[in-house]
Amino acid sequence: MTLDLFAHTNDSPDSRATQNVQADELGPGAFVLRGYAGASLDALQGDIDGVMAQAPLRHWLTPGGKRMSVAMTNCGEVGWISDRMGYRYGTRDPLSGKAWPAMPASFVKLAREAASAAGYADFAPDACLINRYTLDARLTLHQDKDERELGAPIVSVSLGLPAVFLWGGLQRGDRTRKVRLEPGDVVVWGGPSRLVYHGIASVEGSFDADAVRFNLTFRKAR
Ligand code: MD6
Ligand code: FE
Repeated sequence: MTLDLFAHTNDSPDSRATQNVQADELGPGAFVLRGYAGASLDALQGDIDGVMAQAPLRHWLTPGGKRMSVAMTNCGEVGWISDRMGYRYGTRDPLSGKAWPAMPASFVKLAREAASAAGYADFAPDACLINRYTLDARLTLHQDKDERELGAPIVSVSLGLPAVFLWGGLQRGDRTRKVRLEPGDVVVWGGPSRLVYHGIASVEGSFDADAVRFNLTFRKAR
């Protein structure tokens, strides 16, 4: 199903969007808002660079002892961490011992507006995970279930290279469907779909050998 929702706008009054945004329904309570963040990509990338200058990207170790191919950092009150002891949220960056950088205002605004457009009013994320994918990076099928607040949706923003997103079911073995995510696409999911298995199967190349994909996922973790 495809819905029309109000488009996200940046703060400039003369760029107020007049067009609506296309929303593809992945399942109950789960939507891809096509191009929703398209007008804000440069500003978002600038804010990502600012966070990375304070809390550099790193490849976490999984509890099983493998290095993740996706490089990650965080901003917000809490950040997602993985090491031999498991997956969890923590208030400090283990690399520096310092608090995670604050969530930029542009991030909070986008996440709230996207959640609201998809039917989730008053989304107040306290965690933003920043993922960076090079061409060889993958994210295997997983559930996002380390958050204490499973009643809140997740808002996920794609920037940079396109990717093939896998959307499965509530059991690991359920059939998956492939969904192409382009820069500016925002996925919002919650409700009955909150614990759906998902992953990134591949990132699509470009002529620019240095190009990468970024993804921001906003959660209410605690
Ligand atoms: C990504 N996203 O798009 C990985 N998780 O790079 C996720 O793992 C994800 O997009 C929960 C909700 C939305 C997501
Ligand atoms: Fe996830």
